[in-house]
Amino acid sequence: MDFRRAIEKVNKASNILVVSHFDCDGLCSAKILIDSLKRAGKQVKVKIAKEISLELISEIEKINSDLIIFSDLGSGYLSLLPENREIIVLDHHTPEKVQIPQNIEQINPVLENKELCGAGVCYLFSLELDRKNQDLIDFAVVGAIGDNQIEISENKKIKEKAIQLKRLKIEKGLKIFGHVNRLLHESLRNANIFPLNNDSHVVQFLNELKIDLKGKPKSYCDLTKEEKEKLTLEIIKERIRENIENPADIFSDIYILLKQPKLLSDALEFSTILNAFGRLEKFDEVFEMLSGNLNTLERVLAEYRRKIATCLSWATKNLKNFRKTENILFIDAKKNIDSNIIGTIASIFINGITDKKIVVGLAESDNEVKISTRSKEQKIDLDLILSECCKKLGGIGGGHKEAAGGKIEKGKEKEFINIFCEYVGE
Ligand SMILES: [Mn+2]
Repeated sequence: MDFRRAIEKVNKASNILVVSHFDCDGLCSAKILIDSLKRAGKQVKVKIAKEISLELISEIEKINSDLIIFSDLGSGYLSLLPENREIIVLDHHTPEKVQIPQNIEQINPVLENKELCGAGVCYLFSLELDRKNQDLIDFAVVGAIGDNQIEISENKKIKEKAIQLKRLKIEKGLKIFGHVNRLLHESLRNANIFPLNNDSHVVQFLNELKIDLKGKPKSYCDLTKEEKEKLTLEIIKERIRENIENPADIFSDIYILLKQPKLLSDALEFSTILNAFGRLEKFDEVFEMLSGNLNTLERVLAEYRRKIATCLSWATKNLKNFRKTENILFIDAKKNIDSNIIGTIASIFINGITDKKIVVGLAESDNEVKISTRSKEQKIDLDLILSECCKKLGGIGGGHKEAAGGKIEKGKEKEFINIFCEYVGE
């Protein structure tokens, strides 16, 4: 990736607008750009967006700036970007196949058949501005984890560099969520590795191990080395008693950020925290939080959990009314579930509430319907199916094989469901 022309553009500008995506990777990208550009003495404005749309472009055109940097979005919509502005695109989504307009400098690892998350591209760019920006590597790590690609291609080099800089440590630990910020018995109760999923059973199990839960609340990270070893051994024994296949398959890598505050030190938790801020559209708060004001963190997470709980209880209450086929569940939520949350709800359903192999969530936002799909069926490629089904209805869609999303016009939900069933049937 050659950043020379991009750096020239930055050197000529004094007032820069950063436009970035609202997910974890996009927020990390923006954080890296804001800090590195401010350090270079630039005035920086930020606009966080769910996607590139005509509406967004007209909003951007009203904002006074002499350079616009798009991060973690932009490549897919090169022909929509303003023609009369200096523009840099730092993205990793598949570029639109058009002649790149003169005013745009695009840097995208896909063009070199590499994979690197948006925040990784922004990090390399920030190093070209000034080598001192290498402390911002934490956000490149979190961005890659948020996009699920930390062990893939160029992201791996970022990870190794972060370890070398003594900003990241990777430890083997239990395959549970919430190593730092969740109470141990909650983490265990919700974990797939643990056969007991009733709260009192889990507490009793820990008591028998003499792992004291009274006094200061304890997360996995708060345990001593001996306690961790004892816990691991007893979980394996419990799995053997329950005849679970591969009883020792209970470990995963924990990515620990050594220079971040404790609340943000587990990079996986950090990435879900950023996603929560993004989905609740707390964009001012998220950058305050990233600048060290952790006061809003608990409040925003509590709000996010409440919102998920409300949506989930609506969906489970209405489960009997949803359309189902042998293998597919359709959660047609209309306005009852926020379109930012529908993907999370679909994930929760496929991971435990329904036996169906595919879950399709639909939620209204303005004049459109957002679609989120999840699958447990190896033979199904949701990326392909969603892109074709949505295209047929004049919308757009795509993503990954096991999780994909899309958008169609409001009123076309029934038609979509029929076409989707046909495609999956084939
Ligand atoms: Mn990304």
